[in-house]
Amino acid sequence: MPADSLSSKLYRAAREVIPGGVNSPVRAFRNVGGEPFFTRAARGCRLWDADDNELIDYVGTWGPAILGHAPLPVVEAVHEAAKRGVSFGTPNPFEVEIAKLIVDWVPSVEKVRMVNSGTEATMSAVRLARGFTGRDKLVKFEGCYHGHVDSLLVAAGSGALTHGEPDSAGVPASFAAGTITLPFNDPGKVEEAFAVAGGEIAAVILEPIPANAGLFFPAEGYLQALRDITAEHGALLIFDEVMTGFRVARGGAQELYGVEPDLTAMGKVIGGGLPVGAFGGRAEIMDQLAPDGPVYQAGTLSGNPLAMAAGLAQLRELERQQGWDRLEEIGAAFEAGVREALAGAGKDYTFHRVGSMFCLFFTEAEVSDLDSAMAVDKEAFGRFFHACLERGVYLAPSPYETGFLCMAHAEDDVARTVEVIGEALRVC
Ligand code: KE4
Repeated sequence: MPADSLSSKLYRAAREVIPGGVNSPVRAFRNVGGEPFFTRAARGCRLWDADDNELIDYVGTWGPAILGHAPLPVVEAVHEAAKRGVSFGTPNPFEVEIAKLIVDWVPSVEKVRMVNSGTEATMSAVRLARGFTGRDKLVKFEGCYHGHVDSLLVAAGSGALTHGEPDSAGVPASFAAGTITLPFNDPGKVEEAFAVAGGEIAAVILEPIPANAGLFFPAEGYLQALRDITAEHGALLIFDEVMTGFRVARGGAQELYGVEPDLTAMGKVIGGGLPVGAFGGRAEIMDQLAPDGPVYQAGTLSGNPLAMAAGLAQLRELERQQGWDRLEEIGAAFEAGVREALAGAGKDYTFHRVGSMFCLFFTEAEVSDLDSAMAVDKEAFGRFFHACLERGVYLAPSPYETGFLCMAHAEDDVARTVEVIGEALRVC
């Protein structure tokens, strides 16, 4: 970013008053080097930065923009709702409508509680699982991210099968000690953990399709194995579908793989771009939440009428357009183009895609867990990222993030992107 650009001036000003100049770390481009651009406007599959550079966007505000940016049905719904008030702090009709839709669409969800972020959704689901089972321990997996929840910011500890170690400053060791972190796609390790601590484990939480260490997939039968072992030991299975929910299928990864968890964390797409998260599951579990049950959970802006109106408009429009079929078509065309560009550049990199989610790993090795995802050539990816950005294509600013296609990516956008990727692969 040129020093005299508006984005650069904004970044310098931001760093004076905002930690790292950003309100969420990944936006600072630390994984790719250079300075972040500041967005002035977004519409469809495009962003315009503060200096009016136009970019084809494959981040989609990290998932919510599944229809593209500023989709008319969402903008109109928010505008209409705002004219009647922006927050009530009382129940409102929108909450009932979106809850009914989520219960109808997501196979395992009988009741749902709205919150304001994916982090709140996973944090609340974990507390509910502990309250419902009366147990304290958690099992999570290396490479899965669930938001900045203290007991989930935990890496595998020395005693990996017994307790974890904090993955962030400020997380007390006592919080991490209750979390067992295991390698993904290794059912034997889960069996060992339950053999050691089965009666103490409240829940197993995972991204059913991990998308925060690049994008990799559960091995054949792995999700069912987790379903079986948690049921056998009276622990709850929590799917964190904040990324995959309503995107990889109408009912998320649990519909795609036919495995039903006890609780599901949701977010991103269901807010239409406004701050929304949700968690839901079997009624007998959800009814343990206050005010009916003993597990406390609350939120001033939970069920906010604007956010609910935006989410409803987005989800309904996605269904009206048969979005999941269209996103698969766009994704397949994109994948074919990327594979052609890789061949043209003589690169045999690993490319993963499910529907409209994708990741190009700068490694020729297979990727099935965190260790194999971390083996990418980070420096080469940084050069590739900036070569694409200079040519008007904005990919996720990290080799460990997933990219997103949206309904607004037309054929010529994909064609131009594939051309840029081919050029960038040759110069990185
Ligand atoms: P939020 O609290 O950021 O709304 O959601 C946390 C979260 C929970 N679960 C999963 C599977 C997630 O991917 C996320 C957040 N995803 C990141 C992108 N990798 C959001 C981007 C950011 O942190 O700025």
